[in-house]
Amino acid sequence: AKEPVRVLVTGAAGQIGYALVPMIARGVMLGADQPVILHMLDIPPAAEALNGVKMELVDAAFPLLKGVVATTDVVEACAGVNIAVMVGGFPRKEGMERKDVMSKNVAIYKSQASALEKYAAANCKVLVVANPANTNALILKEFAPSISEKNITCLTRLDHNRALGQISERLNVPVSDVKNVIIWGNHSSTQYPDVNHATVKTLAGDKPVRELVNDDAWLDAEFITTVQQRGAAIIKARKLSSALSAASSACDHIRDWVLGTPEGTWVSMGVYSDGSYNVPAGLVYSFPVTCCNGEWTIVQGLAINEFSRKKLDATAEELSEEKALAYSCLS
Ligand code: NAX
Repeated sequence: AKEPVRVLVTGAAGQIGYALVPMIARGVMLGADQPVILHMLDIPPAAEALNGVKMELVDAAFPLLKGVVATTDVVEACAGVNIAVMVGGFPRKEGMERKDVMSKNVAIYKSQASALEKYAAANCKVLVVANPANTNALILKEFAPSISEKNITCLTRLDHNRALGQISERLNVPVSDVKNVIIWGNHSSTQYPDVNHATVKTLAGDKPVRELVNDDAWLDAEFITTVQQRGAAIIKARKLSSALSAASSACDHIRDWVLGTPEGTWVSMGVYSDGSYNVPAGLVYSFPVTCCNGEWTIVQGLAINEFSRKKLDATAEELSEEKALAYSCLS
């Protein structure tokens, strides 16, 4: 039998946490043969609710779940973890300045970076979900210098999956037959959902999405804004932000990272830019990646047309501004 993997979920008493921890305990994230020990962290005001989640995990009698740590102590939470899913953060409240929200999250990610660096298992893989996700991941990287930058990522897989979903609905094909969309840039409304390399499986082989949709005006406008604004549309409908889709996408992100992407398929991940596609190095930016042996690699050599270039640059520009704002909160 395999040794259990320790998975940390921060913000575990929140909405996404409540959807995510049972998925992890059922093997959705790491596989049906991989035992797990869940580490759940939240802040003292949520301690009682967190304990309630722990009670439900016990009550669900998940065969793969070999232990649960529920704590408000960041050191205990990080001890020995192999995977860290950072969902906890400070939400933007009405009337708050962007800088005030940034400053709260910079403080949180700075201190959690230090705890992960000191107490997590060597080679721990980190996924930041909490917003501003790309910049929180960047701060985490800066303050955990001994964790390889290859091990610090942020979630844009939900946006990627939303793009697959929109194409599937439009063409009335199973979502599993659509692949290789790309989310470029920030997990924000400046993200660029790109279908120029996406394909759909047909009886006659893989066909380009552009050819099958046959409506460039829709693909270049409404499709893009629908994906960019999908989070807001969910809030409007549910009066709560996306949780089950965010949790499911976080599992997809980690599963593909650890177990690998299928041959010929890429996914979108927010990763530390090395300057690929002329995206400034030193930003956490969403790229198309393939994963093998627990490592991601940015897909190289895709043609970028003028329309796409502008969109890649605009979202990079926003991330550079966020980075500057985050740094101004440090001094
Ligand atoms: P909730 O407010 O329901 O839960 C957040 C939890 O984090 C709360 O229980 C809170 O007590 C806890 N928390 C706050 N500070 C903490 C700290 N310092 N350490 C540990 N826990 C702490 O929010 P939820 O709907 O679960 O969303 C969580 C985060 O995900 C938000 O930042 C949200 O913006 C972000 N999202 C990111 C997405 C992505 O694709 N990257 C999509 C979904 C979601 O909007």
